[in-house]
Amino acid sequence: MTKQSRDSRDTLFAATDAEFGAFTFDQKVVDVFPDMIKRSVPGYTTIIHMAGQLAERYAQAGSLCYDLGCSLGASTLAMRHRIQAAGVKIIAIDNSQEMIQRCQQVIDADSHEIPVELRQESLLDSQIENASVVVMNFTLQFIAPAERDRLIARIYQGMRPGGVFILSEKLTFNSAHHDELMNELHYYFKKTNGYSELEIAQKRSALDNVLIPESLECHQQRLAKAGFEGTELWFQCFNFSSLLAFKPIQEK
Ligand code: GEK
Repeated sequence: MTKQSRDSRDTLFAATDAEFGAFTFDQKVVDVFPDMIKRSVPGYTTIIHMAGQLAERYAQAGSLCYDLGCSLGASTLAMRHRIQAAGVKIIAIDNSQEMIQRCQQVIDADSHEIPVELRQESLLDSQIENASVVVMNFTLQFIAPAERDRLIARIYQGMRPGGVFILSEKLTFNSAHHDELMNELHYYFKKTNGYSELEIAQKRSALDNVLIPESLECHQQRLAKAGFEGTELWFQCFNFSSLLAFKPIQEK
């Protein structure tokens, strides 16, 4: 990746006279992605940093660490720079060809010795095995709701006992009033970060029915149903959150 592309400012939804279709992770998004996600997701930088710390703590020797919906590999790099355990490999998966191509450039420009394998495939078809750390940052929300239970169950099945799953998601809230308040606070966050009212509105409508958030309770129930234990909400800022969940050392 060139410095210029990494630093490009997101003005994708700024045009006043354009028709925007449904949001997709295409080349235009790839070109502005680092700026877009940092100005749109409160706490993103903290969450990435913590993925590294958690991977350092939980990566087991000879295991695989996964970055599911890796985009440009931010969590992959955070893990790669912190993991101490021997014989670990990181698998980073995304179904967008444009994301994976740029991600490969990012990984190639990084000299750390932990091997990274990039896979361009849908998470619905991915094989997950021998995993001690699985990071899924703001990606489950793009998977069809009907597929989510099955995907989380497969992640659990592919994990080693004692492994950690880090799931970051945008949230909805059961009270309409609270939901509206959190949306307003997120709106204010984006305005403060330089997005105009028009940009915010046009991106929201492009994401309608593409990004489908769920409540914290819904995630907790799904994780418990799959077998995860010790689920904790370790980060929340307005309607953006990150959860930790563990595969028990001794399954019941
Ligand atoms: C980060 N985790 O920087 N299979 C694989 N990938 C998918 C699928 C799917 N079915 N659906 C969507 N994606 C990253 C940010 S972005 C979140 C993740 C955001 C991919 C999609 O191509 C995109 O790269 C990513 O999931 C979601 O921490 O942009 O809000």
